[in-house]
Amino acid sequence: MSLPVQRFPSLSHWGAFTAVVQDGRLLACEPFHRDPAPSGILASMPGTMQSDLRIARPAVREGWLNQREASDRSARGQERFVEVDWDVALDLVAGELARVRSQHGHAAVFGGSYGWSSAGRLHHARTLTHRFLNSGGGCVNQAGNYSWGAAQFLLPHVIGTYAPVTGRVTDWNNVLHHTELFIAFGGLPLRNAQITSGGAGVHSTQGWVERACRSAIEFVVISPTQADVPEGMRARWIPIRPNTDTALMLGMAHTLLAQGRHDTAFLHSHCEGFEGFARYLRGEDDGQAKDAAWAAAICGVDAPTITELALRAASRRTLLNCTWSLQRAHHGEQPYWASIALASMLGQIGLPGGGFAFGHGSINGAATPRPDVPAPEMSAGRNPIGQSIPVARFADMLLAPGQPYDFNGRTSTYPDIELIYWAGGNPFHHHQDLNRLMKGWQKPQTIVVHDSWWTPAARRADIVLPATTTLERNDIGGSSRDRFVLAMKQALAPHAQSRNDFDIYRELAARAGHEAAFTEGRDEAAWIRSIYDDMAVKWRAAGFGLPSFDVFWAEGFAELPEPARDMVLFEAFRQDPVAAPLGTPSGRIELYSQKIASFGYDDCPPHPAWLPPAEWLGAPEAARWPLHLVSSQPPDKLHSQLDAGERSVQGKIKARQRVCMHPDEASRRGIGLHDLVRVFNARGSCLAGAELDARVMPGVLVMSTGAWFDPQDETLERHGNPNVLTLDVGTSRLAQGTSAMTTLVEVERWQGEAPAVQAFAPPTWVPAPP
Ligand SMILES: Nc1nc2c(c(=O)[nH]1)N[C@H]1C(S)=C(S)[C@@H](COP(=O)(O)OP(=O)(O)OC[C@H]3O[C@@H](n4cnc5c(=O)[nH]c(N)nc54)[C@H](O)[C@@H]3O)O[C@H]1N2
Ligand SMILES: Nc1nc2c(c(=O)[nH]1)N[C@H]1C(S)=C(S)[C@@H](COP(=O)(O)OP(=O)(O)OC[C@H]3O[C@@H](n4cnc5c(=O)[nH]c(N)nc54)[C@H](O)[C@@H]3O)O[C@H]1N2
Ligand SMILES: [Mo]
Repeated sequence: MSLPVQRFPSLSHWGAFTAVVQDGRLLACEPFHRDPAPSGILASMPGTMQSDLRIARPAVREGWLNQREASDRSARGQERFVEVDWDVALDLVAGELARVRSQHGHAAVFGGSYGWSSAGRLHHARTLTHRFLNSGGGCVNQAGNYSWGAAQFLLPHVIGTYAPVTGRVTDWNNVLHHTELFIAFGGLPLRNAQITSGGAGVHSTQGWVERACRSAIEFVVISPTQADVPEGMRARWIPIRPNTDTALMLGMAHTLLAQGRHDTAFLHSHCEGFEGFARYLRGEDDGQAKDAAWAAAICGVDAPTITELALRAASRRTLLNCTWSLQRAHHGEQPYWASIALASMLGQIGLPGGGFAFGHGSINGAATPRPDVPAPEMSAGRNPIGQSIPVARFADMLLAPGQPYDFNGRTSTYPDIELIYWAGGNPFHHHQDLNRLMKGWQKPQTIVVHDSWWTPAARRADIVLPATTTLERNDIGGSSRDRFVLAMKQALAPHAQSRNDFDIYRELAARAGHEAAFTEGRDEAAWIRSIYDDMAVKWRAAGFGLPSFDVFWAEGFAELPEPARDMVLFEAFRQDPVAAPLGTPSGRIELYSQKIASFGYDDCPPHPAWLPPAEWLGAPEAARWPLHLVSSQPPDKLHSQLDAGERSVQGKIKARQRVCMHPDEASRRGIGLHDLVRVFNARGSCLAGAELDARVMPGVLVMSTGAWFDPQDETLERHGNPNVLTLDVGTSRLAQGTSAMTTLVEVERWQGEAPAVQAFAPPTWVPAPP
């Protein structure tokens, strides 16, 4: 006889849901009843929560167990694992951490642990990794993120804050009522609106975009693929060569300048250094006017279109929006700065529906009206050694210990890492040029990973600790881009021997004598209550009531009201730049930055500029590698999470990631629909399934990230992970962000038998003694 069905409220980055459980098994994840546009990704959860890919018990790489630091580190990912008891595993980790710290110091421990982990805030693995390592003396951390790292370090110099790139921009309600022309660089791909970091109660972006489609707003989508125009939107699509938006923006800016259509009053009252930028536009120093004809030759958009778009923007209320992808490219600082400069010349910054924005089309909840109060938060504590590297310089750090690097005006040296600790991220998903990373990955003596599944990162670790999933523990979640706070109730017993990251760290901290600093005397229940109560204090101070914790927990959620008025970015500054200055040195928008000039970086000059990226279709190398690879976000999962789930697997072609190309590019190479192809360049190659799509402009390949890294060897990845192809250089010495979108490749039909995908095969084991 079956037990009755039970239902538990929960939350994921892809939305809030109710877990439906019977006899200890997850039957389904039903969307939260308040969510108008739930994500189909939920369907992948039941199959993956209970699967062969779950890590059942602590495991140690055979060579490491036998030889410790003397083991062959190039065998990571190939050697067998030995399963051990928890006590053995915890003693090994605690002992190794203590040894590395005493022999090499805290700066030999890399605790960056970048990654999205779970939506719950208490059991957020990366936060807990930092909290654990910080309370034990510190570690080398990571600064910035892969999402908008170039913007994070550029924008404070230009507008005094990076808040706009987090989604604090002129909101959709205001756009609907005031914007006449919405220019969307990178489009508004609704696929990306399935996700909110921290998890959303409601998927709000889709509804706003649908309302915008029915409004009189004129949309112009500038992107290498027309797929970035949401279904049902009557947008004008302007195809553009990837990584050349800066040239297009400069061509528009020059048009305004040449025709006297720039707002001189606004530039005078609210901006600093326009004259320096204007000199560059006119070409006074380099002899090259950045006019529409010049821009056209670079970006592939014809000059009359550029001129017309500039004049159109100047004659109506215009919002310029860039997706985050534009800055995830070599010199990715420049399109963001150029869009601010162009918006400054249009003179509508701080006016309803006008100015610039970032990320309207990048993540759910960006630009969604919401009172500006914090979401639930868990503290990682302070890093006593205060050391970090720019997040995307991870492989550089491993490959060049002791070498100097520049970052945002300072020169530092890379630390010498002996131990990597990773929980809640997948570097073999997120990092670029994975063959290069594989070399760096051999540097440290020891690598510890917690995960719930045998991910590519877990397989390449020395000690692997099985973590529970979010459904196997209690938690609280919510996002600063969403009006809901959600209770996350334990719905399932922990899988096999898996433990909560929190409990793993508590035990390790106890072994090292800092348990009290890690837990602050609280267990799971006490922490959830305290996270809620801390948040409630801040909400009440801002005038928003909240039910008591017990009422919240019983109800399953709490809700912020809609804000009383629209958010208009820089409204107060617009009204009075003296009384409400920006946080820049001048207090105004810096179109020429003395501060950046003082850094003396040739790859980030003191004003927005066109700097050819290391790889692009206008480069001489395009003769050899004629296709620009755009590796965008996957429609059917979150990064590498749930890649083995039913949604993701259904989306594959012959078990590989699909690669979209224009039919002409395919036929030129004898590639047919759903053929297996090899995408390659000098850094590596991967197999993929060909999708023919006339919306993709010729010269471009579009491939989602997320296929679990599955190398046959350095020369061939079997599953379609685009990061074997991508370029691993910083955006510039200023921000050192990722340049993932800057990649040239070639593609060919795969001939003959293809090697089978092995990404989802569990690792091999040393048989347990009888
Ligand atoms: N080429 C290319 N590369 C890119 C990008 C791109 O556009 N192009 N985008 C970049 C961006 S923006 C990002 S944000 C990164 C994302 O990179 P990541 O955030 O590293 O990717 P995820 O796959 O989300 O990794 C999360 C990991 O955490 C694990 N996990 C989940 N819950 C738990 C838990 O409770 N405990 C533990 N211990 N583990 C857990 C999951 O199983 C998974 O392995 O990728 C970047 N990489
Ligand atoms: N379903 C799903 N949604 C997600 C995620 C996920 O993994 N899955 N990840 C989330 C995360 S962590 C992040 S950071 C955001 C990322 O948000 P974005 O960075 O905005 O997302 P991308 O999909 O990388 O790029 C958006 C679009 O930009 C276009 N594009 C690429 N290069 C260029 C260019 O040079 N010029 C122009 N004009 N357009 C270009 C591409 O066609 C692409 O469709 O997405 C979030 N949303
Ligand atoms: Mo991201």
